[in-house]
Amino acid sequence: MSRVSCGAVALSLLALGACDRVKPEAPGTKPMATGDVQAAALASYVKPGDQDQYYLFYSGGHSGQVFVAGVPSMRHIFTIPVFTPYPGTGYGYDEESKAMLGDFTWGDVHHPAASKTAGDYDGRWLFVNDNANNRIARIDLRDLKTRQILGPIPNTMGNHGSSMVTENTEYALVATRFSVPMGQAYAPIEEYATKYKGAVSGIRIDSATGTMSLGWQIMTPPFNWDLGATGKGPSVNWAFWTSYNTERATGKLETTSTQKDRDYVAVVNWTAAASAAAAGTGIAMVSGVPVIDPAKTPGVMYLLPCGKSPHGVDVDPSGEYVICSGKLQPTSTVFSFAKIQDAIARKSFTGSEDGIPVLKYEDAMVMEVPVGLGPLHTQFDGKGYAYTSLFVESAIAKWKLPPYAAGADPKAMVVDKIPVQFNVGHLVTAHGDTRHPKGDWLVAMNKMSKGRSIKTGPSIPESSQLIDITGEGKMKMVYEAYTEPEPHFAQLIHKDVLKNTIEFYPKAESHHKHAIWAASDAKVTRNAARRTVEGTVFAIRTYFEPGRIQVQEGDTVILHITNAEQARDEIHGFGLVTFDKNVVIDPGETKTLKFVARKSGVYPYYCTNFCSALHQEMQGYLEVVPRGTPLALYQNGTGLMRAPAEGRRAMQADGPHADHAGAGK
Ligand code: K7E
Ligand code: CUA
Repeated sequence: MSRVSCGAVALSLLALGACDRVKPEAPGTKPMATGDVQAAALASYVKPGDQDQYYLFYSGGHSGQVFVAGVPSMRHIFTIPVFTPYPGTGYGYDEESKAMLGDFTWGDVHHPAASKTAGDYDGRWLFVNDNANNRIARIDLRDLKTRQILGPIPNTMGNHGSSMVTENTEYALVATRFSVPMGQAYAPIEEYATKYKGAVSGIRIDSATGTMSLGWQIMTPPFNWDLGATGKGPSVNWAFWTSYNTERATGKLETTSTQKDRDYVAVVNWTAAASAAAAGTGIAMVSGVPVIDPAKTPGVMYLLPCGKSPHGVDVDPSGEYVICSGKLQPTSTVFSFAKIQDAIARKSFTGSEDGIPVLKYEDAMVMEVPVGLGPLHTQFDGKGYAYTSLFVESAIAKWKLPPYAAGADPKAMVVDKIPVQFNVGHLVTAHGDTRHPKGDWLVAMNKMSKGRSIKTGPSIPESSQLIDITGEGKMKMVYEAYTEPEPHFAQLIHKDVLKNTIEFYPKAESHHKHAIWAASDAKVTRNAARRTVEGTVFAIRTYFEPGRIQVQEGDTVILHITNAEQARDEIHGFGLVTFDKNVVIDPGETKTLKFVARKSGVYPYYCTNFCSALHQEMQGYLEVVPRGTPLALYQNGTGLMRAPAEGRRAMQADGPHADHAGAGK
């Protein structure tokens, strides 16, 4: 243990808070000097009422969600459920989101990718992959809601090398991690090397709506595709994926797949693939997808040897340099895209794999930069430097990108290294995968925190560390936060990019055919023959209309609930007691709740979001009438439910929310 002593300069309470406090000393690190603590505190402090500069959209891994934190404060701000139901926002309980989720209850989000125009974030959509169930989702950045889930993608098992968005968001490119027999066929594992195949897929994105559809696939040898990157600038028509297990091995991969000194980077011309699919030449339809065999369609795919068992591949802001790091060697290799193109033009191939030409490492390589142990992923600052996460070394290396002087010493290219705690996986810089990185912040997403937080039992949170990269030389550690399981990649996006984010759904834009905007339009009808009750429910501060719904035991009940508010922050929920249902409706939104009233009784429903002083009063009753008992509220047990006898207050006085000029007020 060490003591952090207090400097002479008292920089307000901030600095005092850090003074004279016993800090646990992490193995291998020195405590921060007092001056550094003060500077870091000021740099990351966002005072109450002030806003962060950046959104950090970080993957939630097997939680199936995307989390949003602010940078530089690193405060958790918001959760976007994507592949997993989330009662907090009612996601996965209404019919609309249930339909998107299908029968799945989880996903494994690794790589968010923001939409781009001319290679820069345009604030429209965020695409995220599901490594577990072979899907890809689109989040609309206008409302930060999941709007589409596409998949499972055929011929794909483990959608890991995803989601890479092209420079103008024409495609999200994805690659399968595991190889399996094509077309959902069966072949014993003994036939892995020949009968199993991988696939790289082009997911088409509609430029107006963001709607994704399956474009085409390229069949590949049974390597494991790991992670990809799209080109930019000169490499705009190309994409790159790392592979492991180019041995085509089975069994214990830790030994069987690490035999060769080099694995491959797939060099894919996605525009050529799109043209080939459109022309239909050499295409086989497998599981309804046009599948391109690269052996029969030259120019679509090449293989470039790179360091053993690589993980990440990244393209620098200029689009000329492709960086690939082998996990089992302490270097990052810089390839030149121009040299790759030159080698392709000269047909300088050393052989082929299943008909795909293999390029020569030396032809394309610019330099092997000795960054350190276990290099995984690389990001950029737009000022000529790259930042590589070192998993084994638990550090970030900052190193110089080309151009290099002739005979430059590779060791001298590494200009700084900063320890992180511990075992960093991905890292992200502000706009780090665009054409114009911001060059101010870097977040290291560490896989382990090993007791740096207060105790949480054996399930210890991941730690994410904020690093200042504005300096010409040294990186500066600024802040440490604990993140939800489990961040892989992230997008760090300036808040001005999301300036079109809305605060409520305008009534004029409502397209839900069951939306209603007046309490008098609320109605419930029953079809006795079909044993179905369908109704529109009106929700506003602070009542539901109707406040009483009568159905018969065994009826299927469909309720379309509109939150008619047109004011910021006025969210209403519809929780149905014991029914395992909570639908949350944002202002101006309509959602559908469907259930079967299995058991007679009286079940309250209530608003789950604290919306006003009389939030607690926002409730009603579902009467489930036993079979054989007439339904008093309907004529002959069918038709339209009569309006409740008692009149309803139009609106409640709204105590604490003075700024809410709500509808009906
Ligand atoms: Cu976690 Cu990108 Cu799936 Cu590396 S991946 S850490
Ligand atoms: Cu509506 Cu609480």
